[in-house]
Amino acid sequence: MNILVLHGPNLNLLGRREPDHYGSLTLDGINGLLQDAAQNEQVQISFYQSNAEGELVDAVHKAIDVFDGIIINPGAYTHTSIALRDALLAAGIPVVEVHLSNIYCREDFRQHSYISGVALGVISGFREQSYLLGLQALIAHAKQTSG
Ligand code: CA2
Repeated sequence: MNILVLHGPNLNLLGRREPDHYGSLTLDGINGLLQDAAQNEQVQISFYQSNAEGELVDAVHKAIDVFDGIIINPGAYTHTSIALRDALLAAGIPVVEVHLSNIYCREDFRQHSYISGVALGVISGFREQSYLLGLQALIAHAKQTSG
């Protein structure tokens, strides 16, 4: 199994500001946890972060026929990007949407996601554990659907 982790805008700043919302780990720290967890499960994992909507759309296109699952934290594009939603739908790859913070406990504008409707599910509010839970969810989904 080959999984792609996509991180959206500003997540490269993790560990520097807003620890109350996003925890204190850096993005490399989160990727390291995911790498270890994937290795334990004998799963291949790759990582990509961009601040640009079009680059994230391109990354989804390039994932077609390469990856079996996508874990995505779309950052603020969660609440704005029909383009990213359309790309994920077109790619047809199982997607889990993750958020570090609980978007449903925050401002009204964060409580709508364009991505959720094309995802298998959403994990929100568990800081870096959201990503690890997302990995477990994708692996469980792959096992269920492969036989
Ligand atoms: O909770 C999440 O994971 C979010 O996707 C994070 C986004 C936010 O726009 C979403 O509503 C929820 C923001 C990521 C910004 O990350 C920062 C990290 C450090 C310092 C400042 C921002």
